[in-house]
Amino acid sequence: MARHVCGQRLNALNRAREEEREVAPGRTQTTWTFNGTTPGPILRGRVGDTFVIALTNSGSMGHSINFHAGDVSPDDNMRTIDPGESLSYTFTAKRVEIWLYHCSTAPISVHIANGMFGAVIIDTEEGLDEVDEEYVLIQSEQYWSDGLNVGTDATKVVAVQPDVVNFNGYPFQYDHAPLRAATGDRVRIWVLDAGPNLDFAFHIVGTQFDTVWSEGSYSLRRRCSNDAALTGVDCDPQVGGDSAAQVLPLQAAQGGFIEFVPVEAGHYSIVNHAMSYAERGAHGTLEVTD
Ligand SMILES: [Cu+2]
Repeated sequence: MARHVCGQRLNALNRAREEEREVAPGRTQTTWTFNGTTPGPILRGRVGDTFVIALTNSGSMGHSINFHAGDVSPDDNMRTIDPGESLSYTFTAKRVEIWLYHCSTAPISVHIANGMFGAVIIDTEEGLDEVDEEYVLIQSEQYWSDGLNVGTDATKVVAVQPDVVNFNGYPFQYDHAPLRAATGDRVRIWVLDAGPNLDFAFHIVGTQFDTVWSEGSYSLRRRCSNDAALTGVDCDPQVGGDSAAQVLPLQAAQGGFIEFVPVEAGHYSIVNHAMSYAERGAHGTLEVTD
């Protein structure tokens, strides 16, 4: 999938389907997906946008969809549909965030672990401040069954014993194809913890985050623009001058974004700073050049 954030047309998300996919080097398995990829398509809009999703189940078992980006009754919208059935799901985005969406058919943990999740990014009505580079990283876990070409092991999911923790559905992929920026660039990374279970201590070695948005508000903000209404308080121009954060901490389903400016060329490790998870695949590289 594209590393850069790119909002996709809504009809990019219209199928629940099963897909043979390489989930790690040398391992292919049957995954359950939205539109064939894990994560599913990233949808992007602004506060005030209405999203109309028409989802058809092209798989061989029941699936569903649950958008955290809208406040709607779960009863009809999030119902499980059988193979061949369709549903329509409409919500209006009212609030800024990177919001999780996921299959909510039981056992939800297994449907998420086997690939059925994605993100909806909602900007302010005017759009957030411009940045030089913008990426999205979604952490999730994989729990492998014995043998190849077999899906998720539900017993391991229950015991929370993941084989892999990864960004955007594949372990260590951004060590092989690094994210890129230039010195002096303002970099924004949207971060989401799809779970289904583990926490995410998002850190980039060698950087300090001067702007942090998480779960509905800024906890740090370098720049002041004219949207004090967004934060509910007047922006303090000093914030960011002598304050920074080292980790954006997220529990399952939480999201946010961070910004920073790399000042020197080099290779910056992107990690879940719960290092046992980084060593299982929640690790990548930002390559910064002059
Ligand atoms: Cu499902």
